[in-house]
Amino acid sequence: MDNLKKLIHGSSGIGLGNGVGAIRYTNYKKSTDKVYMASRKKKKGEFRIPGKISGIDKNKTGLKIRFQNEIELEIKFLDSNLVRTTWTPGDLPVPYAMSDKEWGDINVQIKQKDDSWMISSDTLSLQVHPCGSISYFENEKSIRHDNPPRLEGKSWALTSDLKKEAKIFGMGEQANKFDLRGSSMELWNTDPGGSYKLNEGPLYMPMPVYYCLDSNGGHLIFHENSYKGTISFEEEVKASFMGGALRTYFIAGDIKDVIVIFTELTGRASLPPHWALGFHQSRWGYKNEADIRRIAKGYQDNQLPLSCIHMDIDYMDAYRVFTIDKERYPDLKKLSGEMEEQGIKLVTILDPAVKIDKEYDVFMEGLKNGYFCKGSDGHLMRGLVWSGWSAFPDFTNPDTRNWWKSKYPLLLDEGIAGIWHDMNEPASFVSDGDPTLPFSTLHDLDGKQGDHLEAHNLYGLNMSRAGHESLKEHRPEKRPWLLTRSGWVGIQRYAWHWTADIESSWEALRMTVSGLLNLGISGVSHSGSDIGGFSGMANTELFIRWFQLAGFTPFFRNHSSHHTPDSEPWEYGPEAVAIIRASLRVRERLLPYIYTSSWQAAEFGYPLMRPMFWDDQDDEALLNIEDCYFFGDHLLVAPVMVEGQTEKEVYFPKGTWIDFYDGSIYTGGQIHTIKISIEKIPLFVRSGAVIPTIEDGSRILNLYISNNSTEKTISIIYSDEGEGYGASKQEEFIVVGELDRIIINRKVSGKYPLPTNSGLRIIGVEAKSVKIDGRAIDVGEKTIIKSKFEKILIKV
Ligand code: MIG
Repeated sequence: MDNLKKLIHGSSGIGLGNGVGAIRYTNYKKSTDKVYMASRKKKKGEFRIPGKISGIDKNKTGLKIRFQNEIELEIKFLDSNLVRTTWTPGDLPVPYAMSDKEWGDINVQIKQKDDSWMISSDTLSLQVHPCGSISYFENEKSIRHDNPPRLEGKSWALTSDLKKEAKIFGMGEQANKFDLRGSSMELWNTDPGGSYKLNEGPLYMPMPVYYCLDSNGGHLIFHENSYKGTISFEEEVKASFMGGALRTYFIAGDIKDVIVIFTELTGRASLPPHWALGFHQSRWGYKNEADIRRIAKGYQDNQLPLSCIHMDIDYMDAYRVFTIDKERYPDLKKLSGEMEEQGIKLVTILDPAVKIDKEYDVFMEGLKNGYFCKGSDGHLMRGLVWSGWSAFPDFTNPDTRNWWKSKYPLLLDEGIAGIWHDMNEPASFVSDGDPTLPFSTLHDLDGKQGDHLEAHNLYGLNMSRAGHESLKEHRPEKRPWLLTRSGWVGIQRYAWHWTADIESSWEALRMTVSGLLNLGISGVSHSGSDIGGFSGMANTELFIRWFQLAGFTPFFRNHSSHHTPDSEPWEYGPEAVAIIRASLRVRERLLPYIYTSSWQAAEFGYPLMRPMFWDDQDDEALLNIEDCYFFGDHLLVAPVMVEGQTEKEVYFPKGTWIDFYDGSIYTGGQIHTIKISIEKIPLFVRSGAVIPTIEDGSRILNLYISNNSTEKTISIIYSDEGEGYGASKQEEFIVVGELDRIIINRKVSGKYPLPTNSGLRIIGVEAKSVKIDGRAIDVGEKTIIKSKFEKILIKV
């Protein structure tokens, strides 16, 4: 009942009519699910383990091992450090998570050793024991052990050893601390309904992907199985899935190397348009054109840079997707043009569900062509959302995807720059229980056919795939930009992600850092959270701290729920506005650096937010840190996430670190106590880094270096037009410190023209003299130099 109250009046606020519908829908779903689950139920005590090995088929990249109890294990090496194991029976997955990379043939050695079989590449070995357990070795060192799996009815269950000290990261989106050891997680994309807090789950986008780090090193596991399931990390790892084959990918190594291989497998984000890295203002809901103009003006009047405004569900006509409310938005095209002139893009929300309405062409087309999800007896499956009773496109059907793709031009033609996918778990209003479609709902699964237990977690991924492909197809000269609430492994190929309806609390702010770091380790390079939290009203201090942190997350957006007071920066008073302005300007200044980090995500799969152990996982002190992180290669962010905090203890990785704002020096490998002010987020730069900024329209190369830096540091700057697919340029700066001098070598590739001049700023040392390509120059606070050079020599 509490749930129902919240649903009708509270943070979800769906109103009385929908509330009554939700009760009806819930009863329907519950009874349908009960019947369906009973039909799949295993007999009591019915389970199978592999039994003894009964036969072997070798091939070039691996082998198949048959076991007595009609169970088969296939082992296939895709690369020397990427191996796939598949236990059957069970349907093989449709490869939605996978990139289109074709893996070549790699030679493996297969040997019999006593009763077991060893399958090895140059770096990895798998030993399959006669009972079906598997030991994994990296260069002879044992790093993992799986027990023989169990098949219970249609569900596979696997347990694996976990060392005492092992830490676990990843698992897609979680409302958790950073290290997931000790947690049990459900694999079922879920709308928590208007507000969630720490330890609530599952959320919109859990994933069966984790990185395990222990005293023998690290490895990544990806279970390519989309079925409803659970994974827990207590004494041991327990993973189970309600159907399908048990297919698992294994990659060994340090996080940085593992992420490269994992994102080769599951794909990488495409390079975003430059504007997407700017600041976004959103709200549920701006009511009409005047409201949008008011926001743009507010930003201008307060001298706050703004890149984009998001339009929530209120722009639609009665919440019908691919329509525009002509009374509220009589001329959206004109509005978007006006905004464009001010450098502001417009993004519209898009829900998947289509209102059941005979007068509505989108619904009638979908119905006529069989594009919607159906129940097991072929009836149209209904759910309840903002538009009322609605049908759900089956995005696992290629025809549905093509049809859906053909609709985006309706928004693009109005000048909409990017699309925001919501409610695509998919979500339906319920009075209690699981807020989605019944388990028995049928899906095409690209011709394979299957039920909702299998297809549910793939819904947001395939909707986003359609959206991404549509933007590419219908606006080929521009880069697609989409935001999605739900998805699955590989979602980074199609869309960015945000953590949606998070509560407005300090605890939620802290959870944001852990959550976004774990998303990054799961392959999702670009994500963010609603500034100030979604469901409540942050006090001024929390709002400021959240704002400052969000400036160092990939997706930088202010958004809040419809029942909260207005939450644009000026609502918090002039002092807050001044601080927020400064934080927006730091973001703006750093855009060339952040853009380069986005390019690295596209190129190598590196997330923008990286855990403190990213460069050094041998330093145990770094493994547990969840209140600091790296943003890109060289920025160490130490956000303030405790109310009223005046000092923060920061453990710096080995090396030397320089305060971003005042150039003071911190020696790494130890804890420093940092003084905190409300004005800024503590920020440090790796000594030896070249950080590009843009200031008053000019490009500045900021060399952060201290006297005692002797290590070689490499910095990359990637530049291009910021949109489209034209020329680009990559500059590589190699900085080496010697006793009394610093040498910077610059290598360049690509054709994109840089500005003739750049500024050079040296922070952290007093330069006695500076020579560029052999010619002495005077250095001041910010010296103008030719952008084209090969070598800088600094005497200190
Ligand atoms: O049922 O579109 O997470 O960002 O403002 C709520 C209205 C639907 C949930 C999203 C939120 C958005 C809201 N949506």
